[in-house]
Amino acid sequence: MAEPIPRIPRALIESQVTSAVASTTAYDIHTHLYDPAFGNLLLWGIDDLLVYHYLVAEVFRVTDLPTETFWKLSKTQQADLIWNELFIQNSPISEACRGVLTTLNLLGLDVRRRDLPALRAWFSQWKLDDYVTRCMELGGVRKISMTNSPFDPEERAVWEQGFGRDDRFTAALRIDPLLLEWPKTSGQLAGWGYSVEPGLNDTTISEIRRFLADWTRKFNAQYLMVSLPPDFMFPGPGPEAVLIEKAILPHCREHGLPFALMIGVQRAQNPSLRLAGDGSGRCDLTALANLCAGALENKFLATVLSRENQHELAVLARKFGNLHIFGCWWFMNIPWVVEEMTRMRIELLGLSFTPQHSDARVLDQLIYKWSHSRQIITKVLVEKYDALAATGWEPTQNEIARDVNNLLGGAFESFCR
Ligand code: FIX
Ligand code: ZN
Repeated sequence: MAEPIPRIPRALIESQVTSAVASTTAYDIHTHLYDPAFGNLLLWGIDDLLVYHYLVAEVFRVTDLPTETFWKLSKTQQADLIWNELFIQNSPISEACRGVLTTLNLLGLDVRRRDLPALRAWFSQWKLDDYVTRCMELGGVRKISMTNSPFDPEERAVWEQGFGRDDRFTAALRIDPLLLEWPKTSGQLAGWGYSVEPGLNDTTISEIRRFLADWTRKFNAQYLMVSLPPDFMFPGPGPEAVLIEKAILPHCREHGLPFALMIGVQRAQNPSLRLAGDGSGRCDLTALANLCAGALENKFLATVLSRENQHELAVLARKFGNLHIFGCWWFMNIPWVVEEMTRMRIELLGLSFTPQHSDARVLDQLIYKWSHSRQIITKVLVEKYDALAATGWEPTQNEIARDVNNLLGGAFESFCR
């Protein structure tokens, strides 16, 4: 019998992985945050943390207040209600509630006091520019991808006026109304000077491409993106399939940009909850498989909203080098599911995916979303490097650092190049 191979102790792997994950800054590849030049569009502070739509959904499980009364309250009053119902009358143990507390705790605030006015007073001392830097430091984030829509009048006005870009913020061109509300959007494009008609004739397609090119340039967009319902089909009967084939894919090829599909959102399942009323549904990934197989020159980024689709999506990424999967999106972003998805993706794909994005809508959320994600990524990586070490293949500190850098944005950047 051969002597057993002496192996690197698990404690050493644990300390190396923990330090690599903690010290590697992330490229957060999908958020709803804005460059500070957008002013009030960039949400931050305790009240915005409390009225986050994840918490709005949760408060309506415990309050009898009619939704229409809630929407008439000021932001401060809504935050007071949520604080009272979800943090004082009940223990705040859901992931979204815990997130608020992790954020406050890492900011150095004493959450034991349960003192909302004192928290408000603390936040009111910050200047936004300094606070952006602080949240990025505490979240360990080096770059933030915004979600930019030429269809949002408030945002559009800022782009049209022009501003000096903060180079920590990159742009992604969001095209949901173009794909999901055509032909209504055709009227909007026509109003902006593009010769389009509701019917998708050749002139209309080429004018849509001119529109996409104009905004890709204005934003310096790094990718195009859309969120799609569970019943999305490609090829399919709706205008979105034709638009993707004839306008989006050729545009992305010409500009060398990936097209990001986030599939599985059931918009306005409960409309009275507004943004909090969106739900999730299982999708048919044949649509994505058809896209990847039919457009090998295109690059696709994808994430899906139903737990039931996750394994199939990871298998699909094994088949197509032009598909990069990312993030544990929205209802998937709870520790139990994040852990299972991260482990499964590593086992199927190695390091060629992006395990997490924050989807932050409020700046301060960078702190908890990345802190919670890092805990799980660390746990899974320790397990995987330890299993590797058991074969005699001892990972070096540099190899671990390289791998972590890939997981936290490096692999995404290589994919986009
Ligand atoms: O479509 C999206 O980008 C979703 O992430 C949002 O619509 C959603 O409201 C959200 O914030 C989820 O985290
Ligand atoms: Zn999002």
